Amino acid sequence: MLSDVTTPQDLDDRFRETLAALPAAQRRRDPADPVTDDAPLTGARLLELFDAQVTSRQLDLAGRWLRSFGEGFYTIGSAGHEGNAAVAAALRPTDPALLHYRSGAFYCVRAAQVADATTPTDTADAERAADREAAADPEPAAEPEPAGSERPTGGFAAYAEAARDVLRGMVASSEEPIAGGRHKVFGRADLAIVPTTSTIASHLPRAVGMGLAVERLRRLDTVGRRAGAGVRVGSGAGAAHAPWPPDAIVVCSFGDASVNHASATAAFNTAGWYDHAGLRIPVLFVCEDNGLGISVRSPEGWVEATLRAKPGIHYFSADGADPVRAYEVAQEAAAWVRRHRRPAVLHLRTVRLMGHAGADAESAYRSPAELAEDLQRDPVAATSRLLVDAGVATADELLARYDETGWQVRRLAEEVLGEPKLASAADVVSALAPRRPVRVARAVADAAARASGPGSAAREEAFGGKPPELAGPLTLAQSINAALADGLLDHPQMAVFGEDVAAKGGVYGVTKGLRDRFGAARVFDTLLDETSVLGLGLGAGLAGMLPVPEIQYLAYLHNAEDQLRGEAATMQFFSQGAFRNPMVVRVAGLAYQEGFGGHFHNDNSVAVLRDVPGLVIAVPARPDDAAPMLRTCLASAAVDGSVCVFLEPIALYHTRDLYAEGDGEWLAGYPEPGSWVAGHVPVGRARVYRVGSADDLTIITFGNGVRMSLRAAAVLAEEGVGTRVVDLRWLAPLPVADIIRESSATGRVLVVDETRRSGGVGEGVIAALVDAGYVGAARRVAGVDSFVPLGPAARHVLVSPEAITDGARTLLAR
Ligand SMILES: Cc1ncc(C[n+]2csc(CCOP(=O)(O)OP(=O)(O)O)c2C)c(N)n1
Repeated sequence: MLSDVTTPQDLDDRFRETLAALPAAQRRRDPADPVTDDAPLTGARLLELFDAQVTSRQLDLAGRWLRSFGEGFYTIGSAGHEGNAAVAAALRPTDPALLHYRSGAFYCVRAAQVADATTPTDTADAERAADREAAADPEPAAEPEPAGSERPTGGFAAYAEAARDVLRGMVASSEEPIAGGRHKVFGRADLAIVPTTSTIASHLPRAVGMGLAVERLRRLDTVGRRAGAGVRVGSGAGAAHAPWPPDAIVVCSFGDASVNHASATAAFNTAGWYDHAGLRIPVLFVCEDNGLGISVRSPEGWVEATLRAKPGIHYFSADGADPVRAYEVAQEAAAWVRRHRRPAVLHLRTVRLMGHAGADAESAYRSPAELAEDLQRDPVAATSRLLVDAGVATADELLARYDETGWQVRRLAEEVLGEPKLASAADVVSALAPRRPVRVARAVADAAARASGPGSAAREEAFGGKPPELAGPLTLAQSINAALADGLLDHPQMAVFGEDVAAKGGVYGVTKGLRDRFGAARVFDTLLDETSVLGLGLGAGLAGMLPVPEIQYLAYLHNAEDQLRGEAATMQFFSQGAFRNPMVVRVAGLAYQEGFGGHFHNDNSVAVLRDVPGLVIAVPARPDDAAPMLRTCLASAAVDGSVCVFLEPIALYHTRDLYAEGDGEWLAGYPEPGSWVAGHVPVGRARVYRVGSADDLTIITFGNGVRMSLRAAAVLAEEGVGTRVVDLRWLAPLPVADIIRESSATGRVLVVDETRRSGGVGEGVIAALVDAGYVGAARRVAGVDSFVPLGPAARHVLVSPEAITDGARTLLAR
């Protein structure tokens, strides 16, 4: 008698028992015929899916085996979810997929489809036929190929490569094809499988963004073709193109508990919102419903109720333990999304076998009866039953395939055990965030050459005959606006979007006029949800666009921060650069908005960004820095796939004066393209202002601190103190070389940090000095560890010009 716990041993034994008990078929169907009278699958095709399911099952067992002697690092398996083989079979291998972590069978099928890509499949034929029928296309249907007949039943051979990929992931082999040993994920560029993170549902907002981008690029493509070669989307840096076919649909899968997550509800809502507004988003959501989120049950009927109730999302459902019906419904769902370019959800009922993961003792929270019930719905056993019933194979033959696959998987597991692991920190971070400053500088030079050469007429027109360099001194906001316009002119794939950026032109007017000049396809308002704003950027970047999303206030980045940290910043790391999501996220932030807002409009916390590996953080303080820094960020995103946060100090947006009212010293002219090269600002280079002799004191600061420090330096100059004010300009990577050089020059450093004392930027600056062996004096002036209060009380917690002069005098008195 087997135990009631679904250990690998039990699962294996039960499967054997089930097969042994299957009655022999009454008749043997030809494998080239439908496996049942009305099935859309041939016996041969179902046998292929069986092999994929078995490979996935054997991979789960191998994962436990590897773990048992400490050589495997991942035991979350796919057992019970192998019905997703039918979903993969119903899709095209070029449909980008973002997969649930129980997608072993899906992955195997997709890998075999790609290996077999030159052979037309019964899926594609059937789908084409369904499309034609639904569209009442008068064109006569081509004679269908005999379903399945041309596909050899390759057994494990068709899936060996996929199995090796998965095993390499389990043992953290550096030869694993997508993450190179950095994570166990399902992903491979040639399979159009984009790796997802372990954060459940966090890939769904990206999937919606991909859907939007795929459709947008398809339309651009169609327009281009219709209008001929004369149509240009921009003047310069590469034509917009999607890495996927124009009629691709995006598929993303996830578990039932995940439907409740804020990221998932954001994605469903955004897909529905766009659908309601008439925009097309071809995304197929696949909810693999095993009824559990680790130990917590989804209340009976909840998943169906909530999925059915999503406005704008068409609902399909199927039983994952019935591969024929699951295939049929998945095909229907995929064809519906492809044809209508609208979102749908496929609710696929599954079971979870062998617990949540290797260490999960599910008997603590599930009854023996419940476990036994799940075993009755083992999808691999169900497929076996169908095959044996149809006489496509005998139980013995299936068992032989199962055992042979098991042997082969173990053999591969032993093979990959010997492969190298990531051997050093340098190896680990090599894929994190490539930085090629020379190429970035060259890209800026190319942009300058285009703007003053072939693109000059378009530029002249876009600026209404008056380019910004002729507009006189500009504010920070005007300078950013002009640089965004130049970016849109030069990068045809660039899009600017966010809450209120289009019709209104931004709550501070920074994006004013851009929609009118560049059109609603490239400058558009989004719905009010920061997770979705970033998700659209994530998907658009992946689809080949250059997204520039705006987060209206820094405080509101925090409720969507995972999309930046967990998704955007990890993509190159977990895919070794095979996928990238370039973007420049504009964020209005920091404090000192006199008389407005309180904390949420004066948020001065950037700690949450500074520790995101690989993220570029730019803080332009002055108009003449803002434009070149934005150009650098756009070039870096385009060249290196960088994820950049462009943090704009709100209080300086419209500031005109520096020392005295009316002096206009905070304004600056916009450089004409001919001087962009000379004025290029590389990532991680500071700017130094020398006041007086500049020999006595170094003030290191950024953002609002630059203006306050320059004012303080003027006061100190009257006292005979020479100051150099260093504007960091980049909070990540910090301009360490500049910090050290300028600090050593005076031996007295005052760090003026408008963010908070704890976790603030100043901590990083002081740490950089310590690491470099700086032996001079140092002090810090920083914001109080508090939220910023409303009205004049804000001054009690923010850095003031007086605090800077006081700090300087204390330092000089030492
Ligand atoms: C945002 C987030 N919170 C918590 C977890 C930890 N966690 C991992 S899997 C899981 C349950 C997910 O259940 P479900 O979505 O139903 O998928 P299943 O594992 O059942 O296939 C939890 C809570 C996580 N990975 N991500």
